[in-house]
Amino acid sequence: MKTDNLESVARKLVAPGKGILAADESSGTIEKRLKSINVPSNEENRRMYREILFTTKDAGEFISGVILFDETIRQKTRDGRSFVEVLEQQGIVPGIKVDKGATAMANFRGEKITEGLDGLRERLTEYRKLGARFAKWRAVITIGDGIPTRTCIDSNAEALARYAALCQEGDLVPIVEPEVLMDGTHTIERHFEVTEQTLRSVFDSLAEHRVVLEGILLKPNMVLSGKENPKQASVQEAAEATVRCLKRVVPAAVPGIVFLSGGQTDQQATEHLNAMNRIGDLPWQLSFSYGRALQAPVLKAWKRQSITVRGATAKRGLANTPKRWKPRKPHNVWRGNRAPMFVRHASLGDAQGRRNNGRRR
Ligand code: 5MM
Repeated sequence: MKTDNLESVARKLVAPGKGILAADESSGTIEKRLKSINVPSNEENRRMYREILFTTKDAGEFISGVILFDETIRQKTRDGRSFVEVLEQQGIVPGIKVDKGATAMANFRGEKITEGLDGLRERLTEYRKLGARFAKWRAVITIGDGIPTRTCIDSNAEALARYAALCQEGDLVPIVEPEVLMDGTHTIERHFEVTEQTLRSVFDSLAEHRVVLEGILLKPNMVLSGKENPKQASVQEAAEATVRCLKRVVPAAVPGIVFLSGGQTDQQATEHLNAMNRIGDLPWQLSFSYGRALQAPVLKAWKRQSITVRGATAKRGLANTPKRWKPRKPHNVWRGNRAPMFVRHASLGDAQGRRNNGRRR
């Protein structure tokens, strides 16, 4: 198989100073996010929200790629440009989530298996035609009483490898995302152990399925204390544990590791990534592929805006109902916001941040 194109797309996605925006929330998840700011989740609001993200001025200076959802890759901006076109104009590589979600695993209480392999080859062909150059599949591993089981870890690893092989066949870079959840009371040591076990299984399966490692990206969790554990590891401890775990298992042939944020705040996710890049001497690029940690400030900003608009509507004596309410024209909420500042200054390591900073303004 010729993999030059895959390798160059993978390297572009982890270009120094840049990372990936995960905007691939499925219908249920985006509904939750919009509900949190009292915005109804209808097609137009979802489209408008994504337009805000993708048309952010200069986003391409910090964002290398965006992961889209099936609905989103088919949508357009108000002025009629497809989202794929808009991203390309910003120098951003469009990608697509192709798994069909994690569902309860039969006979394994409390564990999940990700579905979506049926018909995947055909869907990949279509997404490639629509302009996607990379794809994403997320497996979910839960830590709890007696779990995860070896069966759950290996079944998810096998599905990830089959997905990755199909992507490379269809000329799309697979982002391989095995997420060991941070939810729970577990210690950081337990999170380390399960993450290591999971990654070993994933890389064994990738090898079995002859996946070319130079043409993939890994999207793992960071190694952290369970969210509900009162004893939380420090930023430095978490960064060291994560790097130590990855160094044990991830081959140097993998061009980049792009972390998920997994429920950390934007501040925490940024500090952890910064601390890891400060450790240095790493065989791969370390960057981000955050969903919540990049979008939280945008949602907050939109919420503030919607409150203003609702108030104004009420004053004019018009019905102040969600039905009548329309968010104001979207425009570059990130511009005066924190997200790109974080990305520029901190998340990729101070040295890199300074270089980018010098280059830009
Ligand atoms: C953006 O969220 C993605 C889609 O999740 P659902 O399938 O549950 O709607 C998710 O896969 C995301 O790409 C990663 O988990 C990273 O997101 P976070 O918020 O953990 O950084």
